[in-house]
Amino acid sequence: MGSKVTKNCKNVIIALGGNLPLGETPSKDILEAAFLELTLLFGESSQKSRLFQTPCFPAGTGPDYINAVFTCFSELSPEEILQHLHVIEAKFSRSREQRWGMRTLDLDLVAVDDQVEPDLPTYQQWLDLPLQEQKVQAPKQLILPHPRLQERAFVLVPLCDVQPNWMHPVLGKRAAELCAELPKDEIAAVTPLK
Ligand code: PH2
Ligand code: MG
Ligand code: MG
Repeated sequence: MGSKVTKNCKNVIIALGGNLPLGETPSKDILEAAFLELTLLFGESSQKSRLFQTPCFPAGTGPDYINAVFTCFSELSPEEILQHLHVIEAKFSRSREQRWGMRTLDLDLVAVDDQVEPDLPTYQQWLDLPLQEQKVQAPKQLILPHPRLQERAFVLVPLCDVQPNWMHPVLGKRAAELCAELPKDEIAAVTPLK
């Protein structure tokens, strides 16, 4: 496997997270194994961030996470990519019961090129959703870019490891600029392993 990079390939950004061991396997080993699966699937163009330990969001609702970011070039559609991500999550016994609950492995499709999905008005609605609503409402369709990425140090700090110049298609800012706008203490709390 490992597909070729062609002119039809799009830049794909995937966020990895986990805060629940799988038997004896700690989250960092689960994420390393997931990196391997993703590299097998997407091939040579893959880039991996370091692994980071991050405080659980919302604060105080669970143990620290391990987070990372994976990027690659792929011809697959967002829906096809998502199906692959669900298969990999299932391999690591991910169950989807509780919103924001503990999880062995979470693979989130964060962005595909500068695609805005399903359309700009719908994206904008999710972008503007107040925090209280975010806790109870989850989109049923795929929203791209991930509507919360600009608020999350646990996504932006790893993303800056691999693509600090990635440009947000709606906010018009680079990953490094979005990161610099976050509170300093939130950035500092995202600590690389080793
Ligand atoms: N994912 C969540 C909820 N909270 N907190 C951190 N630190 N990292 C995550 O990946 C994360 C979270 C839901 O997917
Ligand atoms: Mg997810
Ligand atoms: Mg998630």
